[in-house]
Amino acid sequence: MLNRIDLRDGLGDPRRLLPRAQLDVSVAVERIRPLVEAVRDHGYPAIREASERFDGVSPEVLRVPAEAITEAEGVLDPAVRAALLESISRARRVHADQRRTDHITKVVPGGTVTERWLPVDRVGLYVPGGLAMYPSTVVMNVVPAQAAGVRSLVVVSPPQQDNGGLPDPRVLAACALLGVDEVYAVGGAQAVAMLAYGAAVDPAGELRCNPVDLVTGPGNIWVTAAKRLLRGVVGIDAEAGPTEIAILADDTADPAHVAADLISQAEHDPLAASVLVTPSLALVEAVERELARQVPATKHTERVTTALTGEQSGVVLVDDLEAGLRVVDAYAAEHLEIQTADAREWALRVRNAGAIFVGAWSPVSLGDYCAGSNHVLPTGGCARHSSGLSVQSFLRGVHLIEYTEAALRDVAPHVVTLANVEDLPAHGQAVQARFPGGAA
Ligand code: HSO
Ligand code: ZN
Repeated sequence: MLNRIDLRDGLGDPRRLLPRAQLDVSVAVERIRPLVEAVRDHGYPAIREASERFDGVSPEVLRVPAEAITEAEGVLDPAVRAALLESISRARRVHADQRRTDHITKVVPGGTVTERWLPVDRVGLYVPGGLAMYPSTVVMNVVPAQAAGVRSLVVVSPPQQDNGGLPDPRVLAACALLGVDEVYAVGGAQAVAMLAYGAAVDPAGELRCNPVDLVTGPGNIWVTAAKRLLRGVVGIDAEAGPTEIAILADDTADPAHVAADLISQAEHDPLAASVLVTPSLALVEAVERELARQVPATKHTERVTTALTGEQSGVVLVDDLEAGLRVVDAYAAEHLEIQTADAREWALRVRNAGAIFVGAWSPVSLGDYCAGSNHVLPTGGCARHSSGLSVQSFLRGVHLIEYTEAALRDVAPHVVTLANVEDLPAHGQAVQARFPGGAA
């Protein structure tokens, strides 16, 4: 079922050999530009029109009423409620530990630089609602933002035809459990535009969604395109592509588990990537047998089959785990599982991955919901330079520079020299003006 790439007689450049879904975001950017401009220029009517067109429904008042949020929590299945609360409490524990503290560096006597970590004031969190509903993504966006101290949090999620144009009730319930009360039934590129520019959200223009400073959260290609287009007008976390799992395994791995994990992420999207990297041909054959057994039995067989047989998924056969490590590093998967003997040792040597799942008992699904880690992670190879969503994503480091007269006097000649070398003498004069009798 899986494509095979045999790298056993040499790796060459594994970056070029490995499959990856080709998404043309720049084409999508041009497609959504008129919509984004319409939302900027006209606000509410443009959002409504786009919702009707793409989601087939939208409530007249786009802000979800407080009662609807409370009611969604009220009717939440008790088991789902307990699971969400567990997910929230584990995520809170991990994210609370990520909070950086302000730091004062005494550079010289009388000269200090303080680094202050300030939360972004207002943040918009995008929660997708296409092929699947993601209350867990509400948790993964809201928890780090709250841990960072963000004061104003707004959630946007597409209107659902079967919920009277409101977002999915489980998404609303997750908002309630997290204490988020500003929620809009808007999705797609129009939601990102509304967050970036602000807009009225009712026909009379009495209610408004004020612009946010930062938009985070995963979405489909139109959401990604809007984020790219609006970056600068508003901060964005990352461009999320289709989900990916890579598994580095040897013949100690259980083929049934490997197959189940490959299927688990393939279930998200026909474009999802599931990649197995192994030196063991016996494991590959056993995993293939397991896939043949498990795929027809899984709920979303068609989607999973499309993802697993797509060019972005496959098995990469390597000479040994050392070569496998080079392959997974070059691939820089969103999720990397290590299912080998001494899994932790191998995991500690990995350089590039969004999150690393170590050993037989730490599958990606655990991290998707209840490990305490974050599931909004860099895709498409971005793990080479970026991290997943964290408390840090919602903080800005601001330097406070405080020098005394003596400390400035001391360093003044160096400032003047550097200013002159850059042919910016007024910079030097700004220092010299403070010492009319000469600095030294
Ligand atoms: N695996 C997805 C997150 C998710 N899975 C949400 C289930 N629900 C991207 O990391
Ligand atoms: Zn998942």
